[in-house]
Amino acid sequence: MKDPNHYADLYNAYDETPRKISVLDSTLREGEQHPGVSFTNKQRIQIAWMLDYFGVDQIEISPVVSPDHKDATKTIIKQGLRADIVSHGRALTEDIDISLACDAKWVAAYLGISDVHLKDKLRITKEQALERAVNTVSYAKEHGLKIRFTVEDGSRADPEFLISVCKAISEAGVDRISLPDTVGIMRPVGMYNFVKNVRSIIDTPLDVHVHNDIGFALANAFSACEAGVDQIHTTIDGIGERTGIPSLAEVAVALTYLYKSPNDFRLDMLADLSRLIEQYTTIKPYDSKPIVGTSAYKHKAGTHLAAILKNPAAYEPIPPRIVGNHRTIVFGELAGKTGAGYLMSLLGIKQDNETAKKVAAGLKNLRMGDVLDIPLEDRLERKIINDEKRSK
Ligand code: HCA
Ligand code: CU
Repeated sequence: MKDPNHYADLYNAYDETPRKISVLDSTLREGEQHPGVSFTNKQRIQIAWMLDYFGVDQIEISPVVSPDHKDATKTIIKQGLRADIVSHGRALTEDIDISLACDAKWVAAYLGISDVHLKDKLRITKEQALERAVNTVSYAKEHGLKIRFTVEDGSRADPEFLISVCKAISEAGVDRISLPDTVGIMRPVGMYNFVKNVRSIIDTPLDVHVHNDIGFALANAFSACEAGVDQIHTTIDGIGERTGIPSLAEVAVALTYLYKSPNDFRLDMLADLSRLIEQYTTIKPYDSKPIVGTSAYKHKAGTHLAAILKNPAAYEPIPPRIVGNHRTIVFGELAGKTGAGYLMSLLGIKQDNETAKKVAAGLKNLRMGDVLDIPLEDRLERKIINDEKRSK
């Protein structure tokens, strides 16, 4: 039999030589902007170490939001992690100074460039914004820094102005430009067009930072990659302002399995990274959250159980152990004969067709919905399959 994903892979039409797409994780900056999230410095350092070990390329933190964050930024920079530590602030020389005081090598500066941000938030003209952007970039470059510039609310900015800002900061030596969909208003083709517009005129490497207000963040991030972006912003579990941004788990798994982008992520840390955030924030990811949710590998309907017990690939895109999650099966009203038979074998009861049927009917008649969740590990799976083969 071919790999169960074989034909799906053909539709997905991978590039023959997939590009490397990097990941910037902003759990410590965007993530802390999620309502109810506030890490201690010890937690921030722990998160940075784990993200680095996981294999993200850049880790973002903002030293300008509080003296505590400044200390955390300094300490994290001192750790000498493999990932770049990107020190995030406003497009102001005073914020660059704070990053310099933390001994940052990489900084990020953001400035709203849409009409609503210019007129109502910042109360500055386009000319003033352009000048501020160029000044910030020049200042950072004069101080030997690498700088990413974020054209905040770029997806809602006048395209002509967007291009003139991107051109001016590129001439000033900016190292990367972040193209954000700050309010999550884009659909995937719109995101593609937005990025392509910039990409066709500007050579500077591009990041994508997309919000999930309508649920399109992950799709939009990948659409941006198809249009030429080479770094995606994530947070653990996707936490961030309002509904957040793409989750690290979904981005890393999609990059690895759906885009075949070369990387050395330790995907088996993903479930633990999610648990870590749950522990530090008390925000419990909803059970059906892709990859890391407790239901992501839980199988329930009778026909599903019967198939899963023979070959889990029947109802799983990738095995749970790859991402550090666990497969469980639910016994209850929906379990069916095969599920009931499996439950009996676990309990050491000799099973035959008739009694398995009776147990299944009994579970149905209990009318208690889900009665029992049981882990189904690979070892057990193999045993079941072998027993079955032997009994044939
Ligand atoms: C913010 C805005 C931002 C910046 C993104 C970036 C956005 O909260 O500062 O720096 O790439 O969504 O536009 O998060
Ligand atoms: Cu954001």
